[in-house]
Amino acid sequence: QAKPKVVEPCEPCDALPASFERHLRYGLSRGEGVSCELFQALAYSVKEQMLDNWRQIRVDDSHFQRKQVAYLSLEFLMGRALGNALLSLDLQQDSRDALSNYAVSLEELEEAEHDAGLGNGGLGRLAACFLDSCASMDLSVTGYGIRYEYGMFAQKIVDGYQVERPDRWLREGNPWEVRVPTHNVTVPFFGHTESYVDKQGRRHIIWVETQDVLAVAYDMPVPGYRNGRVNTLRLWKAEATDDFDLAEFNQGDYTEAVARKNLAEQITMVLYPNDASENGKELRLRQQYFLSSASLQDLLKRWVSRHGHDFTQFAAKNVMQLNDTHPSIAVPELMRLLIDEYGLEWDSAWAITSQTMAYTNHTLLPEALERWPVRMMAQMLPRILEIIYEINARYLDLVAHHWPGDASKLASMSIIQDGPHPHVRMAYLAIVASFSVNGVAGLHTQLLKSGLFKDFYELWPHKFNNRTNGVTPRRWLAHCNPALAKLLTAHLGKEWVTDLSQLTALNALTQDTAFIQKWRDVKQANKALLAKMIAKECGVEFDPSMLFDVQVKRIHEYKRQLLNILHVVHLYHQIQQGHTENMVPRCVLIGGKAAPGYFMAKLIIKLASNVAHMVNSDPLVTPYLRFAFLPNYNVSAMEKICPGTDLSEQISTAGKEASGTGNMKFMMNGALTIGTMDGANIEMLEEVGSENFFLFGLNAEQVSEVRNHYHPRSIIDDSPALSEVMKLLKSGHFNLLEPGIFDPIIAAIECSDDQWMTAADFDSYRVVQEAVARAYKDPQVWTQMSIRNTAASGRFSSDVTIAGYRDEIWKL
Ligand code: DL6
Repeated sequence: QAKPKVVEPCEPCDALPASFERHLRYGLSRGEGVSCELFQALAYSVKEQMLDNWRQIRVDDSHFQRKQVAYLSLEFLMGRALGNALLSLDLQQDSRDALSNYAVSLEELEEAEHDAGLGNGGLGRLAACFLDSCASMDLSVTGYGIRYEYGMFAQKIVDGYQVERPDRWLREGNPWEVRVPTHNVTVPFFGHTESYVDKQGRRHIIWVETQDVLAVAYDMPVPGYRNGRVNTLRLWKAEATDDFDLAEFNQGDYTEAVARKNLAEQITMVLYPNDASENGKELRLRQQYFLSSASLQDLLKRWVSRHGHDFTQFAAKNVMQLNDTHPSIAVPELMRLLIDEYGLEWDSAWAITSQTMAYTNHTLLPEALERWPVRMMAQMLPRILEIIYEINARYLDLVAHHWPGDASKLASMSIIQDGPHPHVRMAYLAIVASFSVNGVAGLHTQLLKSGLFKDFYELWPHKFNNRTNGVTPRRWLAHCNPALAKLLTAHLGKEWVTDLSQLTALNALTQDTAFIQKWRDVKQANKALLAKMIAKECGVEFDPSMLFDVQVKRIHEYKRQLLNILHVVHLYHQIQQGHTENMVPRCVLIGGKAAPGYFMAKLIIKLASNVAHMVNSDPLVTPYLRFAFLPNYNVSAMEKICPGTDLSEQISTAGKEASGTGNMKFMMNGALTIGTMDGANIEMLEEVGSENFFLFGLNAEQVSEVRNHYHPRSIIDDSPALSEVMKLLKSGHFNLLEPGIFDPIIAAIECSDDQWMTAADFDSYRVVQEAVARAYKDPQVWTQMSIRNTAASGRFSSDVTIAGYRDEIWKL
């Protein structure tokens, strides 16, 4: 068989500037304002530069029958595409040339693009980083997701409270996408099943009287870094099928017909804004099945068009990576399609399914493991539920064999959780069907094996493996930090962009005073840019000579923004008491969104806002401390935040954060980390050495041990600093006009049931923050530590992670 040819970038008909002019004149670019129109014209012309290669790649992948990966994810948090595409395609200079006749800079145009916020946080952004790495590593990987009409909500802060606003990211159209109606498929819902016996005596089941929804494919290009490859992110939009209205129209019921159309389109209307699972919401299950079914039908159609109904090689040529349990309904759906649509026997279908499915777990919080009510599934997906029951029955035989006579194992490991309201445990379904189950950092995988999935690990140890997360150095260093990128390239050459391990060469420069000065200059310039953004978005002046201390991520109790706020209150109190002798002036930034129904997370935002107000309005305090809560934290905000940060806060309760990826972005950009022994922090610490990392707090083992006899009140009594902080909170100092509003927070800290153990780690955190301040006082020492952090960040490139998936799971 011929070797796949190395894809050579091929020249499009028009170079970028000419194409840009053409789009501007004839392309009917829309948008509010001139920059928006120019942005659209530029985006269309950049997309045009990719089209030939995009088409060719699909032809080649199919022609040479390369093994394919379908990355199934309910979330792809892509952010903006323009800057990244220009970097990957090496079109930055051409774009500047194209814009030379217009009074607008490339940077301004980049700002005109709406973030594609099709994800909540870490899980969705990881999927986006993976797509970039796969394309840059020339892997045949297609992302399958949902084209939500409304992405992650926009967050406003009104009177200190989070207010959610719809994110109409598509209102001016999306110049990157291509609607591909030739790939439309229909997805069945509701109805019921019937069985019949054919002439050969074989029993068949058919799913009838379904309400079908049309899945329309929208493709987004994913360019590899300067290698000519363009992969695809295929996003499905739900539409009413053409015949939805015929019957109703014939009966003259116009309004009913239109109402049903809306019902179909509701499926892809909005992203669920919850980073843990949204249990029990019917629409969410519909989204999951819609994505899974449409994607699998698409894959099978492609297979059948080449191989007919011969599936013998299917498993050798296909892998489906399930990004958490959200798309795990793909397991019974693949069985259904193979058996009901393509006529395979159960055993052959199961062999294919269990050799092609691979599952990534992203959470250690038991409450975030998805479960669906059997009753709901029976109604919405009757055929799928039957298949799940059958999978479960066969699998429980195996459990019975492994643990003979142990009825409790059958109950605890069953995919169907029994009881008055039985549920389907989606994680168990995913584990049973997958040939690979992976965690996303060393500790996380270890805890899955010893805790959450212990019995499964005993049954199938070979399935479990670890793939520590990573982030793409293209977006998270080369694109977001051009000044540092330039410095790196000047000293190391340009290969680091695709081989981040080359950054270790920086260690040889940590004694070079000229280099140290340059590094410092870059950081100071980035801090000035960040300060500008904070002034604009928060109205708070951040002084770049002060320490920039940043925590940005989803607001969740386990991530412990509260611990950070308590520390700010402590500093505030110290300043007010006049204890400022050794104080290092610092600017603290917190940003992130709370799930709309998460009361405590929203209250934490309110506390941050109120504390910030008191801090920033006291002229005695502001020379030493400033504090801002950034509204609407998103991908493009992070692109400005991580280059300008000195200190990155990764302070979750140990054993709760699966990995974290923000921690890696900060490290790559030369921030130092203050953190607990949690998630990937542990591996970061290993890489950079404890002398370049500010470690504090209980480790995961200690957390579970102390939990058994946790008495936060005595911890508070024994800590003068924490006592003062609690006293100040209780006095109502931060909520004079709203008495009592923070009582639930105070109660949570003092409660012996506090899972997040904020009080337990406070003193250790405070003491290590003092060490941070001492280190920051010596710019030379701090900068050397900063350089060492960037130097040690190579292992956290998503290229390294994807190499692991490629070799150990996907076997491409
Ligand atoms: O693996 C990506 C990311 C991790 O870095 C975070 O530590 C983890 O919290 C996040 N998990 C989720 C959980 N969603 N669900 N289920 O977002 O995944």
